[in-house]
Amino acid sequence: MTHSAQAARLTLVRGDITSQDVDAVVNAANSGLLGGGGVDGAIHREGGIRILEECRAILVRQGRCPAGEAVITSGGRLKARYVIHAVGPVWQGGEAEEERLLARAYENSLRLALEHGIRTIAFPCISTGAYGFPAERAALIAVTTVREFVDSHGGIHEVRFIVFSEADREIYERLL
Ligand code: AR6
Repeated sequence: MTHSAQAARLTLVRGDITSQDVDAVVNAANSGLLGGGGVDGAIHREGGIRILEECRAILVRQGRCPAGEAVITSGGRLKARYVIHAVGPVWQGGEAEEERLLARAYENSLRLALEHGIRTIAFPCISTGAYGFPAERAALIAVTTVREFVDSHGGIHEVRFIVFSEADREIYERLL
């Protein structure tokens, strides 16, 4: 097990993920990788066409990105140098491995971050918007998975959880 000299900070910000000044922002993408609403819409709108072009190239190269997986592009016009496009599961009632897939989406994002020398990364509340994952369960999985990962891998300095609503802010504040 390798540890960084300094433990990673887990922080909480209420706001728009597209304006975060971090090495990478994570997108709550879909398997098609070509944009959508919510976080995905905002990231492509603010980040510009380059991100979409890179997503297209990935799609041609490796096909659709299944739930639980993640891919990486540049950050286009965003302050962030990279966008990690993570695909969360669609909530189907809890019996379709949604919890495991959500954890994998966080874990695979962090794995990609390490491979690219990313030190600071911002996550949205993956799957809790259009995909309908219950907010509290999702937050517990997010925080637990991230904590476990950063505790057992060195290299990440800050993981910032970005919440959009006051309700989500309260949930994360309790967990952190
Ligand atoms: N910054 C931070 N958080 C945001 C922002 C923003 N700019 N906009 C929304 N949120 P969602 P999902 C919050 O629906 O559930 C897309 O169409 C939002 O309030 O973006 O994983 C994709 O293309 C919620 O808490 O992602 C997929 O098809 C959270 O981000 C699908 O939606 C996630 O909501 C993915 O659905």
